[in-house]
Amino acid sequence: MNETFPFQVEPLPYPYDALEPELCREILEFHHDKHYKTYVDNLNGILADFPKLQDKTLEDLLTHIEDLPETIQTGIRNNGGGVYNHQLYFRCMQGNGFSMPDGELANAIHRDFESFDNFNRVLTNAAIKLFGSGYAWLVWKGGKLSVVTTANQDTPITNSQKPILCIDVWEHAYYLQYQNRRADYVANWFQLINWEYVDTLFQLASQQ
Ligand code: MN3
Repeated sequence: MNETFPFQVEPLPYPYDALEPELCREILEFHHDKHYKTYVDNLNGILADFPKLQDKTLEDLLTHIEDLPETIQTGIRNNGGGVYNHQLYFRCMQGNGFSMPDGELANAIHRDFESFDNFNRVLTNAAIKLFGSGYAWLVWKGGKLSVVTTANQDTPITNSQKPILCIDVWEHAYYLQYQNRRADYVANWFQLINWEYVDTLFQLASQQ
């Protein structure tokens, strides 16, 4: 994610219907083309008035929010976070069927969560119990994997954590198909995780 202003809407890495039946086409269309795009447009709108910030990457902006002009800190936090979080969320899914992590990532999950099933339970609980809108994450910090949650469009990189997987639990991520059944959405999302992509993020994070 080394892009700078003007930020572009990253195309979905699969067709809109590729995640069916777990996530229907209509959700992906609204989520990607409307919700995510709005964050990109808003972020560009804010930065349009600040030429000195236009060579900053999203990661630069989000890890130095307190150094930004005070009038745009909240806007960058919400909209920059909205762009970052959605890009990661969409990239972390695939429609080729359930898969499992392997290699060093699988070993790290076993070491830090005791088993894959327990990791599934911890992340599921975090995602279901998060009050209101936000995300549940698998992050790398201090040499180990942890599950954390963030509210709204806050992102773990602001807290020096390296995100390697996230699930969006804003209602717009599931309501059209699941209505109030967030737990069903979370369970089905587990079928969609793109462990190959998560593994590349894990390699980058754990080797730094
Ligand atoms: Mn969303």
